[in-house]
Amino acid sequence: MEEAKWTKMWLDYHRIYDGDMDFKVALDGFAEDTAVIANAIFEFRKGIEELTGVKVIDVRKDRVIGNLKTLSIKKTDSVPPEGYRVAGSDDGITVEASDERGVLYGIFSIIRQIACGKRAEEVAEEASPSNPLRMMNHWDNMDGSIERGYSGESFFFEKDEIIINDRTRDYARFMASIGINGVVINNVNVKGAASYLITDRYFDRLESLSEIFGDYGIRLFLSLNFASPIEIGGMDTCDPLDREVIKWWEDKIKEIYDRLPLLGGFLVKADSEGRPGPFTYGRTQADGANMLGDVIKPYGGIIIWRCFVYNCTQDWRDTKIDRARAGYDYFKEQDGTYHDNVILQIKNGPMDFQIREPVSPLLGGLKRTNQMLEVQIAQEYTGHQIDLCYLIPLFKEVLDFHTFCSPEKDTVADVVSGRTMGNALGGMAAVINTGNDINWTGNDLAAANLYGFGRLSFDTELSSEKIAREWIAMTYRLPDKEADILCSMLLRSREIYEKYTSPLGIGWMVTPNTHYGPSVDGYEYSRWGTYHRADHLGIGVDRTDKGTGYAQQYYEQNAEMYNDPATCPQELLLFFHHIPYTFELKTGKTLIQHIYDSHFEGEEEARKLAVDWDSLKDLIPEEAFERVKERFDLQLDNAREWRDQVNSYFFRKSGIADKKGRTIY
Ligand code: GCV
Repeated sequence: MEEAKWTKMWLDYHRIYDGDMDFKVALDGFAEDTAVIANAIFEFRKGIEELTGVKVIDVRKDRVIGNLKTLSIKKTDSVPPEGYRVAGSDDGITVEASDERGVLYGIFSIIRQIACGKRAEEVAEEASPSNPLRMMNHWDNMDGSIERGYSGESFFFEKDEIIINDRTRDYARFMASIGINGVVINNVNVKGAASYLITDRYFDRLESLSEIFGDYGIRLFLSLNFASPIEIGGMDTCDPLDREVIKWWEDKIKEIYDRLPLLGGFLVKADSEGRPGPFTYGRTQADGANMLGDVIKPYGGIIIWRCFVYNCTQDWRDTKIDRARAGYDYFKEQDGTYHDNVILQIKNGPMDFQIREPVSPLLGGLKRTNQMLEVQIAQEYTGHQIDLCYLIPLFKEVLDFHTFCSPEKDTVADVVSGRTMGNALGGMAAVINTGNDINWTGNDLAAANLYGFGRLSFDTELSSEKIAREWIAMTYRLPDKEADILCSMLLRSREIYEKYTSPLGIGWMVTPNTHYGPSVDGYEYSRWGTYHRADHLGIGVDRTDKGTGYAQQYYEQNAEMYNDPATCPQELLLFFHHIPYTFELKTGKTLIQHIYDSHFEGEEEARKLAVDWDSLKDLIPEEAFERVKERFDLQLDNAREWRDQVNSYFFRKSGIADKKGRTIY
């Protein structure tokens, strides 16, 4: 047998119990020969056979021996779009749904429940997605590299060509199994060959890809170069209000949809980090987004427009400019003018995926605009999939945050799902952490973030622990005690990472460019707007009404809370305030002592994670065990380096000794 070139992550089923009766399939209201239903039945067959040993018999072809149970798939209007109702009994299992995606998700629910220990007859769940759009954003480049990729090369692109192979299908299966319904395959920084994805050069392959995805309920999206009229159209402008430019886009989008009718639409990074955009022509972000929205509308397409717009050529001497303000400053004013097939995609925090940031004030700050939450499961600033960092608790905090944008239904989860404003478009997107490594995510344990993001975007009420337990049960099938150990490791990991890296919400302090490992002043005198402003007396950025005024971008309750160091949540203190090292925190410790203590603790706790992992040695498949163990060795080096550099830096700045007299350099 050929050796597996890649793992099946949580879809690698093993026998859970021995089922007693084979199954047949009965369809009521759904046609058997559509690809999505065929795939759903395929997944049921594979899942139930591998998990319980029973077969799914094709009664038209196979010889039937003895009684059969029935997988009965029924169409009903009583289940919301993409939702499902599954119920097991002694006669079999029923899946009810109003559409094909619902059937597919219902089947994966059955498999999940059985893999997590239920018997087929006990299966029961009713669910429908919290968010209309649940998307993965790949930052894959066409040469095969991945921007901020920590798990090998792209499995979509190589040498400027699109790859389609068995891995593509497995990828689609993974995504469908966690409820993902849209995938952007290429980097938002669209350059070189990627600008030509919207030309005849790539249509054939994109069509095949869109079909493979479509058969698993996933719509293909592309990142778009706003300057396409110039770069591939030979024009000298891409001014979104120019008649010729609009005409160019009309022709282009028609050409695209003639060839790619299944395309969901485009993701656009404009006027950001050197990418072209409407600002060049004195136009607003809304001018750019709406022009494309109008052009794509006849085809049912959508434009997802990123709000990651800020001045990346800032003078560090200037304390008045504040990068954190930029998103709100650029986008809030045009609230209500964005067209209904345009969605603004907003990073969870106002800076850039740090281990701790406040929630972006744009989320819910916009009241009449479709909004989508963007998070990053690629661990750019959170340990490069070397360090263990289970991010679902961070995403939960964001989703649960009360924006106060409305008297009720005011959390971020409410806003992006469309519940607050009643809009049909919105949802969640993650910058994905996959590559062509054997285990897809570099660190096998980072697959918990991939799995977790999908599950959470489908059901924002799920707890971090529930998701972790599901993922563990599906991936490793550990005895209870060991499952508890792994679950606890995941749940502790974010806080541990936070403790040994940058303190109390200040962020950054990372090695420039790579963003792994410490460099306390690495970004302090740079153009990127990412400063900690430490001197010999204190540290932090004054973002209050006396500082940059960023805190005032929130609705009153939050603005007041953040504005005052006494009410500002401690974990964000240095994000909002410049604080003396001698300031006494609510814990009774001084700020400087907190920095020392948390860094010593963080390093120690990271060591404990590695010990915990060792305790699972005989229960985790050997290769996976060794891969992760190597990562922990690297994590410990990293934690130690962070601890010592940060502590030494602040000891040297402040001249204040550690009360516990530990070694600081
Ligand atoms: C795709 C950060 C990253 C960039 C990324 C950018 C973005 O700045 O470091 O690599 O570019 O975010 O989100 O567009």
